[in-house]
Amino acid sequence: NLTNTELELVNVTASWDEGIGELFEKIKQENKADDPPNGDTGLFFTNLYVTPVLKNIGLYLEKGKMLAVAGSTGSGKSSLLMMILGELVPSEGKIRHSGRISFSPQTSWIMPGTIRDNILFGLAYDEYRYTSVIRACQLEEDLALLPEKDKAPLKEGGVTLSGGQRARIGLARAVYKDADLYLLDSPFTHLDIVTEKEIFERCLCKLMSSKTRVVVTSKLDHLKRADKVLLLHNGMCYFYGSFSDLQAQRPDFSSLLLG
Ligand code: DCP
Repeated sequence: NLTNTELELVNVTASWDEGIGELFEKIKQENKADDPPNGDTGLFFTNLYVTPVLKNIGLYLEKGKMLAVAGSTGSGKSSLLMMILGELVPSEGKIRHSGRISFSPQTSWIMPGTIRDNILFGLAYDEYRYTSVIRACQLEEDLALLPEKDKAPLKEGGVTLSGGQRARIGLARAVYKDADLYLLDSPFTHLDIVTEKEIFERCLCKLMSSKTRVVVTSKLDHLKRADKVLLLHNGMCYFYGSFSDLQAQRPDFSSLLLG
């Protein structure tokens, strides 16, 4: 029942090279009939078995809540978002969500066009919505410094932007879009601590307060403010629950976030 739940994962396991794994499995099965009795071929293919990038992950997120996904580099945070998006198909388990997703990738793609074009990304301009997003993403000052403001043209790849500007444009684009579920992959990369704090407060906590949000972040302050925390380690769930339960059940958890 998804009436109050926006996102649910039940015992989900997935591998990036699942396609290859299945192919080898198929070849192995096909070869078996003709295999010599010593079974060398079977052994050879068995060694190529893939390791899952996510193992037995379960979670649910109620409408309007924020889930922080934390973990060291390579622990599977981005893969989890890709799986919710449908880009990575689970080999086991179930994923349920009610549909309209807005996703901001770790590195956002900039298309040739103005800054405004890059934020609207094909959607209609709504002044109130647009201005709120620009303010919440701390882009107002950047735009004020440009003679053409948000009509400043950008080149493909965003070479004329700083890393932080690019990150904030990517975030603004994802937030401007109306969706049931927002997936934000490391939205604070390249931002200084003060800007990060401001955007976390103004955008993720205030502007998006009624939105269902999954945010990849390992910052302690963010985990504290999130409704739920998922801490991944080597693709496995090291912890899932509230921040206070995290402190109580996994007092050593911060060692996992340093990597
Ligand atoms: N991986 C892969 N193919 C992809 C994406 C990832 O094989 N298209 C692998 C690389 C890693 C593992 O999956 O071994 C997990 O990668 P993630 O990007 O999901 O990990 P994180 O997001 O946690 O890492 P980071 O914090 O560095 O972004």
